[in-house]
Amino acid sequence: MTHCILIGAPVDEGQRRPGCLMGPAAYRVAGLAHTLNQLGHTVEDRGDLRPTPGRSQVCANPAVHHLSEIIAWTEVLRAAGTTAMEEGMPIFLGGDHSLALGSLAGVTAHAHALGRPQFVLWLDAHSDFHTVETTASGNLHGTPLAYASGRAGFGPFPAFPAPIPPRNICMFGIRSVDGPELAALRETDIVVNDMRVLDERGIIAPLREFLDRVQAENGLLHVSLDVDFLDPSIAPAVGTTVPGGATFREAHLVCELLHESGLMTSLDLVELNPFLDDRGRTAMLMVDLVGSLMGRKVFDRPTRSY
Ligand code: B3U
Ligand code: MN
Ligand code: MN
Repeated sequence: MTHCILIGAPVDEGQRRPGCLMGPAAYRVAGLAHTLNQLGHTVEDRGDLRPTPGRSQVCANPAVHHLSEIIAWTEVLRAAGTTAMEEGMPIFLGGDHSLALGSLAGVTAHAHALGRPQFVLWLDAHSDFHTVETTASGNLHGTPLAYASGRAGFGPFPAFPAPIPPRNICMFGIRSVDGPELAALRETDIVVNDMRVLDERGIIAPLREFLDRVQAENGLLHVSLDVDFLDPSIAPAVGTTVPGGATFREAHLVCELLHESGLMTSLDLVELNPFLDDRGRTAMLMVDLVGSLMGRKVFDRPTRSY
C-alpha cells in the first residue's frame, strides 16, 4: 500500500499550444484517485499548485518565452515535491513537461538529503536535453533533463540541487532529437533507448538492465511519462505527435515491470492536452497506465526478486 500524493501542476507556458493546463482536471475526471483507491492505495489530492510570480527574468536566447513563469513553476514544484517525498509518493499531474524542471529538483533534493542516489526513467518521444541557450523553439518543456543532469546554460534558473549523474538517467521511446541535443547527448553516459533499440531488443531486457542498477545502488526512481511516448494512434491528446511510439501493450508492460520492481518513488504525468482529446480516451489510457504502474494485473505471477 502506497500513500499517493496528487500534485496538480497546470503549467502551459513551456510550449505554445494551449490546453495542457486542463490536464490535472482531466486526470481527476478520468478517475485517477478512484483507480488508486481500488488498488488499495491511499490518495491525498493536494489540488493544483499556483506559482508565485517572481521578478522578471531574461536570457540571451531571444526564442525563449515565458522564462519568468517557468522559473516560478520550478520553484513551487520543487518545494511541493520535496515535502511530498517525505510523506508518500508524489504523482505530478501536468501540465507540459517543463513541470519536470521542478519535480526533478524537488525529489532529487530529498534523495540527496537521504544520501541515496536519484535515478530517472524518461518515457518520451523526445530527449528534452536542450538548455535555455540551445533551444531553437524556445519551448522550455524541451529542457528538463539537461537541467537535472547539471548542464551549463540555465543562467537565470536556481541551481539544480544535486545534479543527477547522467548514467543514472535512462530514456525510452526516443524518436525525435534535435542536432544540439544529439551532440550533447553523445558527450554523456545517459542511456538512450531509442525506438531502434526497442524494436531490436524489445522493452523487457533494457528496462531490467536499468532497474537492476537502481536496485543495486539503493536508488530512488523518478518516472516521467510524456503522453507522446505512446503512439499517437492510441494517445492523440498531445501537442507534439510523433509517429512510431509505444503500443498499448508495450506501455502496459513497461508499467507492470516497474510495479514488479517496487522501485518507483515518484511520477510525472505530462503533456496531456485534453483539448485535443477524443472523448477522453487519452486521459483514460494514462489513468489505466497508472493502474498498471500501481499494481493492477490479471494474474499474480512470481515476481522477480529485485
Ligand atoms: N526538441 C524540440 C521538440 C520537442 C521537445 N519536446 C517536445 N517537443 N514535446 C524542442 O522544441 O525542443
Ligand atoms: Mn517531454
Ligand atoms: Mn515529448
